[in-house]
Amino acid sequence: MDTVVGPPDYRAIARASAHQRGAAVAFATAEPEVATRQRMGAAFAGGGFATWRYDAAYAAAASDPATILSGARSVVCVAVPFAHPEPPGRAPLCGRVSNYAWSADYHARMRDILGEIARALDAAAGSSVTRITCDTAPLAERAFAARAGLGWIGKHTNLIAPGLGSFVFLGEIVTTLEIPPDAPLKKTCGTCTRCIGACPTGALRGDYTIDANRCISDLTQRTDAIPRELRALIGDWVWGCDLCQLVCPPTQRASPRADAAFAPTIAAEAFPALLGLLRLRSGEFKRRYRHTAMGWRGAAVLRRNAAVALGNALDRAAVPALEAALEVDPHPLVRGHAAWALGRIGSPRALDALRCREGGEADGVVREEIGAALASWETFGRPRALESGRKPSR
Ligand code: B12
Ligand code: SF4
Ligand code: SF4
Repeated sequence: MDTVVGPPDYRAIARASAHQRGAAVAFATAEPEVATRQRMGAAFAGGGFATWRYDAAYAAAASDPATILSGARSVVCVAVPFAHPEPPGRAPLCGRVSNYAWSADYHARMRDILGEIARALDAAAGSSVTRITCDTAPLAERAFAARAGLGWIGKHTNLIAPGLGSFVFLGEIVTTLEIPPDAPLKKTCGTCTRCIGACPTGALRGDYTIDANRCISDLTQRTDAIPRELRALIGDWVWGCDLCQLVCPPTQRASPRADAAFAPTIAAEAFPALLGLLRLRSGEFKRRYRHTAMGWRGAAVLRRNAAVALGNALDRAAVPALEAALEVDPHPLVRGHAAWALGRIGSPRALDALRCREGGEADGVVREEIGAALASWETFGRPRALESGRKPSR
C-alpha cells in the first residue's frame, strides 16, 4: 500500500530557519488589511507624514501583500532584535545616534535572514513561492506583524514583541503558500503613558498615532530645513531617537539577545564627536557612514544635524567651528543651521560672527536664518537659552 505524503510543514520549516538565526517568527494570512488601509489613509490625509510621499494609493498598496507577490496567501513575519548596550567612553561635545544605526545598515542583514527562510520554503515547495521585503516595498510591516501575533503595537507606534521588546527590526516573506496563521495578541498599553511623557517634541498623540513631522527620527532624516521651533527640542540626537522606547516597560523588562551583526565596534558610532561631524566631507562620510543607516541621506544632512546638536550643547567651545561652517560650508542648509546654533549659544563672539556674515552671505534663506538668529537677541535683549534658565557653559 502506498503511503500518502502530506504537504510539508511550512510553519516548522520557517520557524526552524528563523530560530537558527536568532529571529522570532509568526504567520498571518495575506488578506488585505482593511483597517490599516483606513488608518493609514487618515494619517496621511491629516498631514502627519508630510516629509514622506505617502498617499491613499500607498495606503492601499501597503495594506495588500498581493502588491508584492501576486497570488499571495500568507505573510511570514520576522522580528530580529538589534539593541546593544551603550558603549562606554562618551566624551564631551558628542552627539547621540539611535541604536538602530550603530552598525552596518540593517537591510543587508535582514535580507540575509529573510533570504535563508525564503529559500527553505522554496526548497520545501519545490518552486519559487516567496518574495522577501524589509522597508523595500510598500507594506504595513507593523500591521501584518500585529495580525500575526508577533507582537502588539504600543502608543509609541512600534511593535512590541513579547520577551524581545520593541528594539526589533521587522521583515516579511510574502508567499503563495497557504500557511496556518497565528492569532493576534490581545494586549494594549492600558493606562501607561510613559512614552508620551518622554517624547521631547510631543510627537506621540496618545491614541497610538504619531505626528511624524515632529518625530526626531524624521527631523534628523529630512533633507530640507528642520523647522526652527523644533530644533531646540532635538537635544543631542544627530540620527534617530530612542527615547520613547527606552522608557517603555515591556522593552525595559525584555532580555533579547541582539543579533551580533548590529553591535557597535567603537564608541564613536553611538556618540560621534560633534565638531568632527560638522566638518564631515564626502571622503570621510563614505568611509565612516556609507555602510550604516546614518549614510542614507548624505554628508550635508549629518553636518546640519551636528550644527543643531552643537547649538543645543550651549558650549562656547563650539563657536569657532560653527563660525567656520557659517562662512565656508558649501551647503546653504548647513550654513543656515550653523547660524541658528550661533544664535542659540549667543556669546559675544557668536553674535559677532553672525553680524559679520549678514552682509556677505549670498543665499537668501541663509541670510534669513542669520537675521532670525540675531533677532532672537535683539528683540528680547537676552537669548532664549538664558530666558529658559539654561546658560552657555563658557
Ligand atoms: C516611515 C517610517 C518611519 C517614519 C514614521 C514612523 C511611523 N510611526 O509611522 C519615521 C521616520 C518617524 C520613523 C521612525 C522610526 N522608525 Co520607522 N519606518 C517607517 C516605515 C518605512 C513606514 C511606516 C509607515 O508606513 N508609517 C505610516 C503609519 C501610518 O503606518 P504604520 O506605522 O504601519 O502604523 C499603522 C498600522 O500599524 C496600523 N495598525 C494596524 N494594526 C493596528 C492595531 C492597533 C491596536 C493599532 C493602534 C494600530 C494598528 O495603525 C497604525 C497607524 O496608522 C517602516 C517600514 C514599513 N514599511 O512599515 C519603518 C519602521 C516602522 N521603522 C522602524 C524603526 C526601527 C523606527 C525607529 C525606532 C528608528 C529610530 N530609532 O529612530 C523610529 C521610531 C519612531 C516611532 N515612535 O515610530 C521599524 C519598526 C520596528 C518596530 N519594532 O515596530 C520599521 C518597521 C522598519 C523595519 N523594517 O524594521 N519611521
Ligand atoms: S522617536 Fe523620539 S521624537 Fe520620535 S516619537 Fe519617539 S521619543 Fe518622540
Ligand atoms: S511606554 Fe507604555 S504607553 Fe508607551 S508603548 Fe510602552 S507600554 Fe505603551
